[in-house]
Amino acid sequence: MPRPLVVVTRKIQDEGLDLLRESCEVVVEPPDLKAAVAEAVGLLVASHTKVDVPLLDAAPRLKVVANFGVGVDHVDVEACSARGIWVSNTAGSLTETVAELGWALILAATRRIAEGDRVVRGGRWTGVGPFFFLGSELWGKTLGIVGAGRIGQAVGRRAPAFGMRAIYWKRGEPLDALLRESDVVVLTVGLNAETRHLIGERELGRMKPTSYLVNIARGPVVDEAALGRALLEKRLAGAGLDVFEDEPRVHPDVLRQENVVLTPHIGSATLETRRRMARMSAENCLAGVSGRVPPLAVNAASVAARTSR
Ligand code: 8YV
Repeated sequence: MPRPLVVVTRKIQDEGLDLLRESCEVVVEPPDLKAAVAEAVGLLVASHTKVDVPLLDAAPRLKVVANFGVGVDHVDVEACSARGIWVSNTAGSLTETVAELGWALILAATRRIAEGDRVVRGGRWTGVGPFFFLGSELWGKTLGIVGAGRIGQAVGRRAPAFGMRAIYWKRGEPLDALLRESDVVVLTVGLNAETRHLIGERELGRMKPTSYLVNIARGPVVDEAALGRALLEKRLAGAGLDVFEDEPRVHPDVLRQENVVLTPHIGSATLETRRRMARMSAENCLAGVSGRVPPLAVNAASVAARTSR
């Protein structure tokens, strides 16, 4: 029997590739993904490549789409379920690492770390003074966490260490109270139809002009043009952003603000986490390839319902 074919969209850590290679033929970073999936039984998505109907149509033997990461908003999960294809993620692999980046952005935005670095390196630093480079203290303030899932809770667990009170927003609850009360708002929700532009003009208007917005979720959760305007008009004190609406492009109004700290979607980018993500995505992929429900399938119930029809 020929070994089953697994296509991996971007090279991943050896912890994952070696595991796949034990029992499968593995094609990594094929130049033409559509052509490469023609015989594939497993697809490991290690990029934000769209897994849509045209790609699924080109992959008639596919049993599993194993995502290297937690958010599966780039995968048409419904179309996969309709075809009996499992979709899995790596939930739990990156919680603490993403929470750490959240805090890095909170601290960088409120203490103007990136801006200060630019001043020092640019030779524009002339000395200290009572009014020089004032930031905002976190101690005694309120941290509003939008999304009370794994990552949201991991961000919140660190709040007492900074003397902050954490409050949470969950799906279905009104958001205004949290926005009005918080000194820092951190977004940790997954992207779906309900959370797209969850933070727009109206919501930004509910936030205190002294408050900060941090996004470690998905770019489209925020209306980036509205955020750019709010920052330009000083209706917010600053922002820390790891994700953007149209990556790798950043809205020009956001880019030109000194009080915004920008990172290039590196929430899960630590050595330890990426190794876990590689291993977990490979394990999910191998389960699906061999006809077993992947341990972290996000559509197990829908696939089961379809096959039992
Ligand atoms: C990316 C992420 O998947 O887990 C997520 O939702 O956004 C990241 O971990 C990763 O960067 C893809 O290479």
